[in-house]
Amino acid sequence: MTKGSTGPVIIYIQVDNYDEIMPQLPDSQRNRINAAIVRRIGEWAKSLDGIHLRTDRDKYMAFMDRSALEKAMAAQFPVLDHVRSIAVPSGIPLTLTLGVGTAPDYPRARYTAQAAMEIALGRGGDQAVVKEGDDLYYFGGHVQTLEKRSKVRSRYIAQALKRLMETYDRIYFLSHDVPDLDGLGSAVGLCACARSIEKPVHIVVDESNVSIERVMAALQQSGQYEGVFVDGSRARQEMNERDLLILLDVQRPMVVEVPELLQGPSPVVVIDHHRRSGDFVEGPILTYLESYASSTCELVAEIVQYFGENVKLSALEAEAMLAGISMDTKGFVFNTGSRTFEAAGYLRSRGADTIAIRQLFQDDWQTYIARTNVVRNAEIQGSIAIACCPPETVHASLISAQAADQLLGIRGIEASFVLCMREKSVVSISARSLGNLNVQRIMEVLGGGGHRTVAGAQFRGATMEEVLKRLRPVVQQFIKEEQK
Ligand SMILES: [Mn+2]
Repeated sequence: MTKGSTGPVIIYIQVDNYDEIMPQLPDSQRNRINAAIVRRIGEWAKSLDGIHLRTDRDKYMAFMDRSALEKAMAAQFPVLDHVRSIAVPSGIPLTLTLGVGTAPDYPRARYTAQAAMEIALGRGGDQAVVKEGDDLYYFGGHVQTLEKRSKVRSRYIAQALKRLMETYDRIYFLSHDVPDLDGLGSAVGLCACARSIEKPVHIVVDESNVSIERVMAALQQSGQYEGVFVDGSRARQEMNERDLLILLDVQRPMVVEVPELLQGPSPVVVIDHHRRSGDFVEGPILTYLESYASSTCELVAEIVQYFGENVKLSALEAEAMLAGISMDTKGFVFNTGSRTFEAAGYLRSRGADTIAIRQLFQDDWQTYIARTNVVRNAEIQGSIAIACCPPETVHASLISAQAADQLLGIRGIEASFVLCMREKSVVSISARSLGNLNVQRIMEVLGGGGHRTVAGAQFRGATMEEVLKRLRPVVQQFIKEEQK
């Protein structure tokens, strides 16, 4: 920075997470927080003989002299910390992003400030970027390992989660009924986070199943997970209001593996990638819901990177997480965005072995034959395949899900529906689509839910025949609508 040069300084200021924090608050709180933001930005500008304006709900501008900017830079933009320290009920700190431009005249200063703002946001926000000509200077950004593609939201969630985890005595992780590798992998990632702040953890698994038992066994053998796995009844007895319950890969109380824990005294955090549904866990103290994400493991992979420098993810943990992503995306095919690959790249760099993951998905002979039978007996009408898992099938829900995936591999098939008997008198449907037919909406009509390409529904006290009779007309109706 050329010392002593003169000219105007224009600063764009934005409250990064305004829309995440404010709508959930009562008016009185919102007013208090808004007043605090205005006051702190105002005081800072005034201390530099500058002025400030509020230009939008969450946006401000400030103007000052070139000499004042040098003072601001020497002080490392204390306004970042002043706003961050405003008390917010959820505990998620408000963060600011500042784009600072300086040039010999106003038009160029403004243009430079805009460019600085874009760079600051591209780096993840929560920082000030000063631009003068081609020179750039960075301030703030409290997580030092900041990457260009870091994301504001996962970063402040990581910080809020860390603060919460530090506050409570023990952390319990719980996923959905018949937990899968996404639920387990994300729990394992957060176990590594908890380890970095020396918090004891428990993963609640009431009943193991074929999809997770191999990873569970490997974790237990590693020595790092001794006594970590507990069943539902033990968790119920042990948990108290000093413990934190983190729900992973699930948000609907109905499908939580041990729903009683939600009635317990421990506060709840929800981290999930399913679209928000009507029935949602009551009063979570922190919610991280990102339906764009491929998997909960993808979200946790980002959290792990922002949680702090002391997080040491073991190769096995990275593998469990990559397996979770791989499962939910069916091998990086569905719901796979650029951030999915970023997360996968990170996990690979932590030592996740892709061959070992492939082996995790290897079937035993019986499973393979059972699945092949379901596929062979599917009825195919036009672009739709509907199949039933024979009632006596072992691991029926897993096999029907896999069969539904496999049916999509057949040329001409756009969507597949596989029914199975999950337990006595509970029929469930696994629905899959390549994307043209929205199976989420079809399943919603039948009382289920999910994503556009992966969805499901359950029917209590029904037979497979009855469910088939309900399913067929709904599918037909949606196909007609598609064709319109
Ligand atoms: Mn998932």
